[in-house]
Amino acid sequence: MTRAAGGVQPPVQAAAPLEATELAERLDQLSLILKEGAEQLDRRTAGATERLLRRAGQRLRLSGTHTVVALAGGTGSGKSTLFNALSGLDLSGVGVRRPTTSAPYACVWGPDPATELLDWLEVPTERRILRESELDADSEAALHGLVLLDLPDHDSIEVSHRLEVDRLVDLVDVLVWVLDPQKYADTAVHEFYLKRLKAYSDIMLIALNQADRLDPGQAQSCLADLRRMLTDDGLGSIRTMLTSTRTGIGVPDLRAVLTTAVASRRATARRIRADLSSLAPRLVRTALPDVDLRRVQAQEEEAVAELADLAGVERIAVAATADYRTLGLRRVGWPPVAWRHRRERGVPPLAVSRADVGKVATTVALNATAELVGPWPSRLERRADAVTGSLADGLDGVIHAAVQQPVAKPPWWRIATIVQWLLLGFAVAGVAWAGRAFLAGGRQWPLSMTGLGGLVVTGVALSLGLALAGIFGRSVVKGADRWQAAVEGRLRPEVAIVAGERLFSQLTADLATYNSVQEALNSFAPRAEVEPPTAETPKREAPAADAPGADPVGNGRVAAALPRGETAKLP
Ligand SMILES: Nc1nc2c(ncn2[C@@H]2O[C@H](COP(=O)(O)OP(=O)(O)OP(=O)(O)O)[C@@H](O)[C@H]2O)c(=O)[nH]1
Ligand SMILES: [Mg+2]
Repeated sequence: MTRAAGGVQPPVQAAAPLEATELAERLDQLSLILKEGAEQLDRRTAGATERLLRRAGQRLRLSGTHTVVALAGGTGSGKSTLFNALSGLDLSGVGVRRPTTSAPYACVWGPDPATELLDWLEVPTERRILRESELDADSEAALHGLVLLDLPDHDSIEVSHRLEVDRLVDLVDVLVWVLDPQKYADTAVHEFYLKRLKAYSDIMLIALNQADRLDPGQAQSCLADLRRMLTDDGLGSIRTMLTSTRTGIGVPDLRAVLTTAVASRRATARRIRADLSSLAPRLVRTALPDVDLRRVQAQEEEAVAELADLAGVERIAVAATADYRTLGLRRVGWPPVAWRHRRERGVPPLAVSRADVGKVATTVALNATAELVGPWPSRLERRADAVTGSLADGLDGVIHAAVQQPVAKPPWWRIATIVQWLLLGFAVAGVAWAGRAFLAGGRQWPLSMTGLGGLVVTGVALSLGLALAGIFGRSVVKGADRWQAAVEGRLRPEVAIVAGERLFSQLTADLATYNSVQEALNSFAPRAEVEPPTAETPKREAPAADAPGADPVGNGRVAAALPRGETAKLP
């Protein structure tokens, strides 16, 4: 069978690691969508995403060295006969009474029995054959790693057969649809399978079997008719081939295709990529517009002011000021009267109201999500709710620390105290001096000069002390005003830090998650994977089927545009 050059495939050696990385990235994106954005998806898409991830994870873990190929098709199309022809064994029941195959058969090429993989595929143990043990290994070496499955018929009168086919169609790496000239146009295969598997043309191929029942002309028109139907199914690029187990036509070609698929070891990844492509439109449809993360920060100033009010920052600062003033006046005032300035010890620390803090947090969340739809506004609201306790605790901590903060006494208070006590000492000494002179002078009035000197000292000391008390007092009052500003200036940033750590960063992180989910969803939008050839770029020859770069089933390289012909008449 000839194949015309079609789509250009990059060489496998260069592309494989990239493909693997890309696949891993895509699966990571899918995990992120499922973990963080599942609520944004509709139930069916979320379910499909979850199944895909589970399946892909299991398949990739199980075996990277095996390629699972299934022969699927309607009853009597020749799946089991083809299975036997390819394996060279007489394993799978072939019969005249339909349906014949009721559970899958598996033939594994190579020394590794792929037990876990077949367990996962739920192939009954008694229906597994290890090809290596049966025949000479060398002649089959090229197929080492192939796991060929013969499926029951999908159009069975037995419901269990169809369910089994559906289950395995979801799991295998490559699907070979075995059709026959009598039933190739059946609705069952086109409507229920092929049309729904549009995204899988890369990992499927069609064998129009029993070609020996048509003459060559009829076979070509039959194939052309089938290709038209496939194009209508959305599978215009799928590979098709004529086969006959009776004459052997096409069987070596099919074998060569399987050899390529096995050699490239890319079929598993391609199947998963096809799964992703099939899910992609549904994912992309659910993507929402990005949001600006500054939406949260934009509310910071207002919210911090409200939280500072709730924490009573101003009240604390006013109380701290009163404390400063009293303490200062006691220190720098005229000692005999300064004690009258009583200290009212601060304010009793009050816990902030959880409900009020919650309201502020919720308002920030709602404003940040004003234009968001889906689950996100309520999700951020829930987050605001969840962090309210910790936010309120943080504010309580700020209040506690603030009310316990001692007044920072300026050093000059100490000097002023010494000066005031010295002056008081002088005043007392002056009186004592005058008294002594009075007694020494025989209690004569007027006082002697010495006595008068004592009274003058007392007078000067008193006036100076009182004058300084006034000057120092004014200074203390000014200092108290500065102290109020300092306390407020210190507390507001502390409130801002608490709010930043316990509320804003959380909400910003949620919005960042929102953006990553949208980015992940949008990353499933279709994009050009291969640069179109330009006039300067010579078209590369498509690799041969057995070349390392060939894709698993050689699609995009089918003999295209067969002449339109009538449906072949069957003998
Ligand atoms: N003429 C002709 N007959 C074929 C060919 N392949 C299979 N047959 C016959 O078609 C009949 C059905 O073949 P099976 O291989 O059992 O078909 P199947 O697809 O496995 O059928 P189920 O197991 O029922 O799904 C048998 O009698 C085969 O001998 C072929 O290429 N040409
Ligand atoms: Mg069968």
